[in-house]
Amino acid sequence: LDDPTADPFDVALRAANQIAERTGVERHEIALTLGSGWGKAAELIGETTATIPAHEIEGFSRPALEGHVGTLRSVLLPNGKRALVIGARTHYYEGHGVRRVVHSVRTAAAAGAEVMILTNGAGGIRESWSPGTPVLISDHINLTGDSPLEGATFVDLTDLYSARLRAIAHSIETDLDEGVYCQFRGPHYETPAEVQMAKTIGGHIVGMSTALEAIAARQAGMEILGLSLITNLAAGIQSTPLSHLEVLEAGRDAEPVISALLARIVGAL
Ligand code: 6GU
Repeated sequence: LDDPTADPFDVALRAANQIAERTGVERHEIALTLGSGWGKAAELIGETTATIPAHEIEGFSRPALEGHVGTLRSVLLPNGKRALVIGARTHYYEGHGVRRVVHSVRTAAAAGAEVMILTNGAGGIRESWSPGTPVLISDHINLTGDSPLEGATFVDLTDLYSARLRAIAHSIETDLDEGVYCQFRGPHYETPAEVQMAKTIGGHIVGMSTALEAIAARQAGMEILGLSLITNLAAGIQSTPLSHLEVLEAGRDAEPVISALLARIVGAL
């Protein structure tokens, strides 16, 4: 993927073939990327039949961050469908380029996934969201200045976060709020002024992932469901400084509840 002359879709196809070989599963209909706080969903959605260290699959890097598990799992759902559970996210802030960031999504598409569920831990702009609140992503604002698409690829992003899938989520949990996710480059958290900007332009959630992945998923023709766990309020909305440790702890505390919610949503797809 670091070779600019390589076709990233060829790399993704080879990765998908390696996953099929290692898992013995030809097609995974659903894919999930589990961000911080969502990891327990892997055990709750069904029976894991294979676990692969992600870096053993072409194009995947070693995990860069504590709290991010670098595995790919094949999970058999109660309804007989197969889910590819991606616990290995490459963040844009790692600086390895946007191709690496979206490789797992392209691999999921090549593995047959028609639904892509993207989850993350993020900061909340709405004061009523206490840490531990799950929020459905209704749309996003990509503030990275980058795109996973190369060349004249004019992809429509209307209804990027599928209204159909959001309706299913609402049918499972009636008081699930929705919000617009703003992807910042990171790895620093935003300044209070940047958070105010995000609020002014229509954002409700701030984070460092998901938007670029959603664009790649749409290009690949997948239906997308996005879920954020509010781990803290954004800078200036909460008066105390943000700490990565606090973010991880909030994720860990909320994990059983929100993972169970995600498992119920997956069960309803
Ligand atoms: Cl406040 N900002 C960003 N960009 N990512 C976060 C966060 C805030 N809190 C958790 N993740």
